Amino acid sequence: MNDQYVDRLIQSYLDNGLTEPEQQEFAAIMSQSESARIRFWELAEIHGLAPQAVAMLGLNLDEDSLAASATAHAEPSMWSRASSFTRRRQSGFALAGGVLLGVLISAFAWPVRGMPQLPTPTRLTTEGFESGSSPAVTGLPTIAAQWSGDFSEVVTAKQEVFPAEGEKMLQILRADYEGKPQPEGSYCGDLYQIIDVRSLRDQLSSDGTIVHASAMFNMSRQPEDEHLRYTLRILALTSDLLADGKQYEAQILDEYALATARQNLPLDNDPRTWEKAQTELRLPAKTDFVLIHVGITYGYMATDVRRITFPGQFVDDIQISLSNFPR
Ligand SMILES: [Ca+2]
Repeated sequence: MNDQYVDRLIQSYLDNGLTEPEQQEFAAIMSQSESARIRFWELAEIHGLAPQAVAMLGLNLDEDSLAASATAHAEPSMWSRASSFTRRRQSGFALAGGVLLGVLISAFAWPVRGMPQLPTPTRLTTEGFESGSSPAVTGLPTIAAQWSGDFSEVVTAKQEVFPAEGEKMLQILRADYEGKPQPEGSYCGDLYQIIDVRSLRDQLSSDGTIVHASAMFNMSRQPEDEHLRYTLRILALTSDLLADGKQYEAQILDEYALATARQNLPLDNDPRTWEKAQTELRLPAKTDFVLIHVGITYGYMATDVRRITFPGQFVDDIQISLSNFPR
């Protein structure tokens, strides 16, 4: 039983995705291993579930006090996102039953540590494309705080798609960028931004800094046999990697990144609805830069329709923030 395996079980539990045998194994591991229980609470915190668990167990932290501490923070929107996330996952906790939760809570050092800390969110970037300035179209960025990627264009409502927020949104136009070597066969339209986190070095060394990213995706109505997906990815990079022209390549970044997290899901074929991508990553202490990757791709199957152009795929309301969990 390795750490990754335990992490995967806990994640599946929090996603309410454990099979019956896995549930039994999860319960056994949690009753036997102190380190697994501590890890459970770490991951529950990342998922915004720890306060709910405490509330369910009647540990004197009711909804009102949660709401009060939430409004004390500068960014209520962050909390409302976390809280809707929590509600969706509520059934996961119900699954544990009183006994297992009792094991989990009694094993955890609440009295030492105090009540779970609500994250202190710091907004890094909000992008709704309202300023009208289009991202650079030169592929992976080399400068921080600037959107760059494949060909795209800021547009107003079109093809029955209305911006998720404000009057404007970004249309991903192509799967290649200006001067891309060998663009043939490209079918992923990408947009990136580098965020310099070196000033957070002290916080990172405590291993308690989480980057949260969310973005809205939509597309105009497409033929039923065309399957498109959206991607939201966070990568933790070192400055050495950025300086190395060979390793700083979109295709191989996952291999060299310190850590990555991503969400990749199908776009629905309804221009009236926006799909919200959300993902988060705990930053390793050596992280110098965070790379945010927002993308639209055709399907992965060789039989899927793939083109280098995108007829009506849109991105809006990208939000990047940081939370710190004091240790
Ligand atoms: Ca907008």
